[in-house]
Amino acid sequence: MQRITVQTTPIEGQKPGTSGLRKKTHVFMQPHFLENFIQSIWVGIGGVEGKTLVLGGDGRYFNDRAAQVILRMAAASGAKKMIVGQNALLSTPAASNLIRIRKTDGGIIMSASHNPGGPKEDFGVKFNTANGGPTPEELTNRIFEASKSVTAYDIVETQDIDLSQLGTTELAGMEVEIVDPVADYAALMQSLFDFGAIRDLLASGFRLRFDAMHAVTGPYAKAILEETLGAPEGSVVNAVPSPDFGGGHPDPNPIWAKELMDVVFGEGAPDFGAASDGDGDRNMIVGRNIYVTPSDSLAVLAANAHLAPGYSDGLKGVARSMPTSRELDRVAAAKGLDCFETPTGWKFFGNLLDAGRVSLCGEESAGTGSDHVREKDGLWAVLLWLNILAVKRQPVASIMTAHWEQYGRNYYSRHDYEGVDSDKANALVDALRGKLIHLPGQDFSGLTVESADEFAYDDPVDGSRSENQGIRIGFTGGARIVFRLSGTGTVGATLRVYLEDVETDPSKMHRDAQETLANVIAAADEIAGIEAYTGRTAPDVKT
Ligand code: VG1
Ligand code: CO
Repeated sequence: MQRITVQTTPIEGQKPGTSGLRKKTHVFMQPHFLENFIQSIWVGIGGVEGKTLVLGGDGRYFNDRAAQVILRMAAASGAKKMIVGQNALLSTPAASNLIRIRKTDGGIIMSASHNPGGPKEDFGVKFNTANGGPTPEELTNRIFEASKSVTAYDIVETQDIDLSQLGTTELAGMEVEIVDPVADYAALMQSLFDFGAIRDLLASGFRLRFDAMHAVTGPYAKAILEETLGAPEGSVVNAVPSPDFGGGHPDPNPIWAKELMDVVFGEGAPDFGAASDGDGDRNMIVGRNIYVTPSDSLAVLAANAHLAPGYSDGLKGVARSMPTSRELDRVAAAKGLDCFETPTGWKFFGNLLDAGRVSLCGEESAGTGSDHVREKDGLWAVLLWLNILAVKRQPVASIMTAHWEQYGRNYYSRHDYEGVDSDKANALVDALRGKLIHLPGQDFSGLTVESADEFAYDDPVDGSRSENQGIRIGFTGGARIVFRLSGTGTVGATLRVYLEDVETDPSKMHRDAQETLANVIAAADEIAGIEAYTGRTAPDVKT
């Protein structure tokens, strides 16, 4: 076993986006690419010597190879210990939990989340800090700066470690502990929810279907939903993590989880359906014949969390990312809770959670979570829903109707224009930015602009400021449009247009969202010139 120093030169494009560094897999596999980025993480965190880190990933193509490289680099740079999920698997929330309960210095998660995987698709790496949460902006910048001046990295030359055997082993003086990826996470879930009540619900004939989308939550959902809570075998489908996610996009939305949608809208549909993404931090919730938007789900969970033992004392406060619908704000107002609006990306919730200002947060992109870890958590959201259903014993559709009648309904949709030429997307945003001050008072498709600005966030805990976090346009009456460019894609640009309108008349709670939002959708094109800039007449994905 030999420790060597490899000379390298900086590689362009190692700037992490909304959640870690994501690239085409072949880019990550090119000589020194992964190594340079890992070395930059070491530099960013002030060296890895003497430190203990968690390591795991979502099982996508190259996950196994990358794990061996990271372990050999950690050993060569003097890390004390690495805690690794068996077969290098760990869901993002389980990794966050391990970092916290084992009080490590952080962890590395190998995932491009909901992006597809495989040799022609995407790979990614993210670093989480000692609180279990994603790298804050300031550390992200340090890592990126380090990537621009990296000249060498240390690595051990040796055989691969067998990551399939649980237990402790050693690599060039560094301890490697291989742990069951599910056990600690399952125990955490059991401490938060009334498993007895959920078991009773499932024994009463209530049927559920969980679609793991060939991604990392398969083993977690099998162990918790089937083996512990007694859902019949086969309730969890697509449960074996595969390197290319069965050739699909592990993105839990009505388009990519169509198989599940067809089942819950079909004959003999189960009572409840759910899906999760590549790394297990997103969730999709459906009931028989009803799709629950992530923004609505967040609001329902905020309104009912007290029904679960882990939240029976009530919530400290709630938070949502700026583009997420303001359905949550209605619940917060009714319950007298603080409601924070943060930029897109889970990293912005960390300080609020650490400071005890909020205990539940979420994003319109199917991310929901609480202060139990510092990541969004797909299976947690499913279990909280099941706990609520176990108490209420009502169909999902009835719960939604009652919720909207009580709080009002914010009709909501996100339109994504994918793979747009980056220059054109930037030109659209620049032009929009340039005309913001002139918009208030103007009419578009029958809507009058009340406010128009570019969102900036002042963190109430550490005082840091994050600018350019999306353009938001408010209309009289409560409608809103948000425009922003995605920070997770690997090809061209993705323009996200978030559309919302308010309805308080209880007789108008069951309309089609796209139809109801038609004038808001038209106003978005009129204001931003989407078709003129991108040449697209319709979005690629509507969620
Ligand atoms: C998207 C979502 C954002 C989410 C991020 C990471 O980012 O919009 O809400 O936090 O993905 O989620 P963007 O920049 O593409 O809009 V995950 O599950 O992909 O780590
Ligand atoms: Co994810």
